[in-house]
Amino acid sequence: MGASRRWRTWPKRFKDEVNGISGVAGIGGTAMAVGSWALVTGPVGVGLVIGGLVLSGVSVAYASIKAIPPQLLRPEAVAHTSMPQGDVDSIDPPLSKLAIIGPSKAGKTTLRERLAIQRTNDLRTQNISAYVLPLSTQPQIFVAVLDASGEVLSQQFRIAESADMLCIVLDHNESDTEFEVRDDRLADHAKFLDQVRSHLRECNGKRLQWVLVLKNKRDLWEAAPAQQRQHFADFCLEQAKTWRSGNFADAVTEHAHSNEIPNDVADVAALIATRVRS
Ligand SMILES: Nc1nc2c(ncn2[C@@H]2O[C@H](COP(=O)(O)OP(=O)(O)O)[C@@H](O)[C@H]2O)c(=O)[nH]1
Ligand SMILES: [Mg+2]
Repeated sequence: MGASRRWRTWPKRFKDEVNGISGVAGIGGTAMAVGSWALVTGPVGVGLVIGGLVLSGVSVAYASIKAIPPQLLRPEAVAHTSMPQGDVDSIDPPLSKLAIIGPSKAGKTTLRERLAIQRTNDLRTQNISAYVLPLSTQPQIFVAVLDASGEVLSQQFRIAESADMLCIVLDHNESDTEFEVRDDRLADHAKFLDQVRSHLRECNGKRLQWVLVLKNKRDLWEAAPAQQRQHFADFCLEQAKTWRSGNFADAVTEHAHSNEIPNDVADVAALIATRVRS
């Protein structure tokens, strides 16, 4: 018996491979063959043509093999592990994907660690990764939590477009100790989310099931002067409204939150469980 794989994903995987490195070699090989046919005569030309054709053939073969879908994995077998984003598709039964997005230092990775109740020892997030998070439900439900670098917009786009649910992490200040609600930080959030929405509109992806807007670091902003707090609350409300009116999701909800308050983290986990089940 061969291992079970999602063979119908092979054509797309092959196309992606051909568009990638092996494709470049393939095109290069073909160009080499054609170019040398036209330009060089004699044994050198023939040698180059053969070399070019062999290079093209080898890269097509390489892409065909690399495109073989990975073996299907049971969620229990990969619980509490991180994997590349694409590998989530080889989990069976399929998992809902929750992408945590926001600019750098908003608290995305900390949220994922707190939900996971463990450190993933990834100090500054560099790459996209998917973490298989078991929720405390009966029967057990798993969700793939996608995290990426807040500094690399293309990574934020990629996780947002593939997600079923989006968790938007807002904060009042990029610091992890200051109370002050800073306008430049709010402007960064607004600009960031504008870009994400434009991207989602452009890529015309599937409708999100849920957008969760977290007003993170409340352990800090709750200590800011009343007027600043109000300003932050109005800003977050406005953001939630923009997502709602853009019709991106079945539901948009907004919550005060702190990664430093265990009850808040437990509430987020419970909210996720409710949404994944429905
Ligand atoms: N005070 C406070 N600090 C937080 C909170 N969430 C995250 N941080 C801190 O903010 C910094 C950036 O967090 P990180 O999760 O790496 O942000 P990311 O870039 O969005 O992944 C770290 O020093 C965290 O400890 C929070 O709710 N309260
Ligand atoms: Mg991070």
